[in-house]
Amino acid sequence: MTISADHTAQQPGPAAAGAADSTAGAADAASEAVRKFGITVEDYMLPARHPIQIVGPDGALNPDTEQGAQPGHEYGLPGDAELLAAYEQLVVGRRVNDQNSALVRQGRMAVYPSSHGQEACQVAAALCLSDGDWMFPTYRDSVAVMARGVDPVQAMTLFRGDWHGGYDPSEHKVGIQCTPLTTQLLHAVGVAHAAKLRGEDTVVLAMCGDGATSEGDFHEALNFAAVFHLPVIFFVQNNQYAISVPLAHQSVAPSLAHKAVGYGMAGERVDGNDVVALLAVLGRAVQLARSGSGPLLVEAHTYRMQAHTNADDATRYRQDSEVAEWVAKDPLSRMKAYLTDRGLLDDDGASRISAKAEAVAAQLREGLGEDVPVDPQDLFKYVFSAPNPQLKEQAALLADELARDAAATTSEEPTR
Ligand SMILES: Cc1ncc(C[n+]2csc(CCOP(=O)(O)OP(=O)(O)O)c2C)c(N)n1
Ligand SMILES: [Mg+2]
Repeated sequence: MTISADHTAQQPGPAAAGAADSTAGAADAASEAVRKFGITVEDYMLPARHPIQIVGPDGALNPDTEQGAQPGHEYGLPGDAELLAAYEQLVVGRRVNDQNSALVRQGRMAVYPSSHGQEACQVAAALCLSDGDWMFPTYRDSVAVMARGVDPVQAMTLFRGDWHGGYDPSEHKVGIQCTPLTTQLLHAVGVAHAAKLRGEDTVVLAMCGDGATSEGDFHEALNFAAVFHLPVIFFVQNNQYAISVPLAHQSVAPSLAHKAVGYGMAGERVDGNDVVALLAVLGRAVQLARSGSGPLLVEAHTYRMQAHTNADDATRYRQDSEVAEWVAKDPLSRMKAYLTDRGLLDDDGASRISAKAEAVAAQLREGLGEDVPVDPQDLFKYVFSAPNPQLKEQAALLADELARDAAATTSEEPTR
């Protein structure tokens, strides 16, 4: 949540005083909203000393998690139904990731940035929101998009090389998956600002990666959201790499969550492979934001277990032993162990969930097995409402090249 800042003394004149009053008023409202949760701003402003973890890699409930030790960072266990729904989505998400990677190898899709290993972040991002809230995903967040209800085949439209994003953002309140890094954070902040001006109680979850926190758009989005006390949760999936650039070369901040403090908002960090902790932390962040706390930043510590995309060879910049360390912290196996141990999941339940995941994989194979007719001129049609001279020239060049190709192909055909 935004923290009250005493800059008012340096702002003379009635207009500045008015602005200062409204800023101070919003900050008071934010503190009040936070107090309702039994948290003081001082306790909550800095991230927890360690990422919040509720279920450990072996599936055992942590007896003494951060919540006991640090005031302001106490989190309750989500309900059983929520945990089972999350596990189902984890299994579906893993199957979707692996099916899509296979479809790329078969030439059915151009590219797929897999979130294999990051499924807990994906699922929690979707499940923590209400129907009226908005999510703004990156190219890596397909599983979150599907978990929010977008049709799996439609969600893959962009990655098969079509010119559009495939789904209607307003139907499920999910922005189009952004490939230009961090632009989606600005879209998210804009939507939150509009919702606030309209008096709606919408919360916006804006997703980005560790590398994206170095972008200028990250700064602009966080600062705007903090100054205008907007109900935005900036959810950073720190998967340790920005393609080949490791985190240590990206930032020397104590953690990415600490970046929040510089904007006057609270930051929190959470084990990104523990879906229970993610649901608890993001769930409370959503409640806080909806109650008027202003924006928050949540950093999830996770790992991209596979290459950046099919166009990347991760063995060139990291060791197998590092990958193995993270495989041991897999989000699916720990949740399966935890739910089984608590008697919430048995063999029948596990088979039913795998059958559901297989059905989604079959849907993807069938949907992406069909060729979509593509008109190369679509490249130019939707850039501006009226094409400029450069676009017209490029469109004509492409049309000419395609016509020459077609003529050459016809003349090469053998005569019988
Ligand atoms: C504005 C911009 N600059 C550079 C790129 C090239 N690029 C694509 S992905 C990527 C790394 C992003 O890393 P991170 O934010 O950690 O996300 P991850 O891929 O790890 O999920 C870069 C530099 C881009 N897409 N957009
Ligand atoms: Mg990354």
